[in-house]
Amino acid sequence: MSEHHLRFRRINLHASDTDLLHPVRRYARNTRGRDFVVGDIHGCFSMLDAALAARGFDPARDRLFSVGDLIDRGAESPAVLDAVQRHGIRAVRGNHEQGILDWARRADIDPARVEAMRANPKQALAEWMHCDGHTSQLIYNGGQWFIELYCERPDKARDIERYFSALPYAIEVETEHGLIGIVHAELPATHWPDGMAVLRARRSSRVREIVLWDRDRWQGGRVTAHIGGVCAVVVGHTPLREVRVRGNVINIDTGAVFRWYGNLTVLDLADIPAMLAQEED
Ligand SMILES: [Mn+2]
Repeated sequence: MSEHHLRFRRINLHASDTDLLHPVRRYARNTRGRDFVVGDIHGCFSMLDAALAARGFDPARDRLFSVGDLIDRGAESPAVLDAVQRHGIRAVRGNHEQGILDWARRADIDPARVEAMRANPKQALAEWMHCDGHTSQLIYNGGQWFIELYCERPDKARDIERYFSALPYAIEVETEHGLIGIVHAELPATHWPDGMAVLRARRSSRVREIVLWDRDRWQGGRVTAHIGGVCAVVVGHTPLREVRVRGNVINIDTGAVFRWYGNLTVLDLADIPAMLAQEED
């Protein structure tokens, strides 16, 4: 196991601290193996295991990046840290990881509620949702698993929270074709280095909200703007039937958790130049 695999165990942030030391993380070129990036997993870690096995993924040489939204909705969310460690996932923060951090920081988590959850989870959860908007919001977004874990295994929930609180908003990967950027939803800048400077400089700004939530490029707006200063930007967040390219932005969220709809995309970064050459209008 490389140092990265164990890094989340050494993180020593307060569980509610989302003010990151490193909002942007950069990785040097991988001279030993391949680099992959996976779309929104949403707790479907068995699908990830199968997709990586099909690629002959070797965590000793290959690297796996993620566009975020590792969790929620899918059945295997509580095993998120196991999957991160098993495959050495290097993820950016998605709106679902942020949603769990926001719940843990803002929700009305009374010890009496936790006790009630242990005694009669169904009834306690219904009452909790009724009185607390943050809790109903999290459940609506598929995060009930975390509330249950928080009540049953608070130590495990806190480890997950700590891991999420250390996730960067953006990852930069050096490749033989140039720099590849990864954010969850969208870059609020037309020049990658400008976007990174803003992410580093500002705390809870509108910029971070766009990075985690914006869908304009893929819905309605049909934004085709090219982002300068970077070979390509890989995003997820807006599920599509197939991988799509607009400008030099590639959306790899093919809706893994919606099995009737799509599947899990694992993209080899070496295939990106050929994809950009076939860019849509
Ligand atoms: Mn998302």
